[in-house]
Amino acid sequence: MMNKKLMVWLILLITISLILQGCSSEQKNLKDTYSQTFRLAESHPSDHPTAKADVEFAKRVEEETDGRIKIVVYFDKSLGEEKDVTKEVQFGAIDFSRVSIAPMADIVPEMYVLQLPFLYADREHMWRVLNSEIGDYMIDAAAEHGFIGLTWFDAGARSFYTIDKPITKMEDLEGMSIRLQENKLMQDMADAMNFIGEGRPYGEVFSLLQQHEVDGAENNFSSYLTASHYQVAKYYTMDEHQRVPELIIASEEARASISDEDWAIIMSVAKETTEYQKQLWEEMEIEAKEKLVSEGVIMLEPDDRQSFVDAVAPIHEKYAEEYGDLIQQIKAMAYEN
Ligand code: BDP
Repeated sequence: MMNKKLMVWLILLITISLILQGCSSEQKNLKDTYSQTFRLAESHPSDHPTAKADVEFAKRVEEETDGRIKIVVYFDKSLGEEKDVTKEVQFGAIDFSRVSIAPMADIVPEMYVLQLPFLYADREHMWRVLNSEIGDYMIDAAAEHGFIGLTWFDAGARSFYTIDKPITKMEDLEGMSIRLQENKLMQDMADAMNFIGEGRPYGEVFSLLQQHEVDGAENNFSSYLTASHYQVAKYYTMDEHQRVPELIIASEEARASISDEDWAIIMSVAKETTEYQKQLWEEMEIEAKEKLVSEGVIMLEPDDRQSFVDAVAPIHEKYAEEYGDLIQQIKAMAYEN
């Protein structure tokens, strides 16, 4: 027969182990229901293709992490203008953002190279570059400045649009004031093309145009449409002077607070979202162009596109002083081998 003392010890041991078991399953339940919520800043309204892609990204992340990671998209610059948001991501005040790399470039100067005017032969060329080690190099460069780059988005081609005077020749631009994205390279472009570059936040463009404080601006079809710029600047010249890729970025703080397992899920969803965004972009650019024409926009072609290309040659030379190899490599990727 078991002695009494031993019996008491045994009961005690069983009770303790039951309590511990209870605790750990409680902990497990807690972990299952525990969720983290993050903010993603977007400067476009919710009907813009890129904003739609953000929503898809957030939805899929929540699904794939079984609700552990929730990303709430803040549309239409409600967390601020892109340049400010970019800095806030850098300092950890905003967790995620979808940004054009234009406002990043004054912080991550390597990024200037990816947005040189007339750099890419076409959309496929740009994507070959972004998907190559050059794209990874840019993501690494951004990381040096506190940005965690998740994936690239398409932003089509930027072209000029004006209020009164249509642009069909290089000389038409002379002396005009055109709103540009805010960075040093854009000013170089204005100088090389002989117009006055007004680097101003995106959110100001509509009223700048409406009050005729600038003669025009430049952007892709979807932004020109969804930001209503077409209502005041009806002449759209399809010169396609620039392709400025976009990125989903995260702050270091956000990254550090997410488990490796969930981060891997986020990264793989981000990559898949790029494919979704590209597809959506293609479809919505066509729809946007049709809508713009039906709204009375006058679509123009430059008479001599090559003269626009020639005008920016000095910019390529200037940036080649520092990034010559990179520019060469990009140009060599113009056509698939
Ligand atoms: C749009 C970009 C957006 C920029 C905007 C601009 O998608 O991120 O803020 O251009 O011109 O095409 O500032």
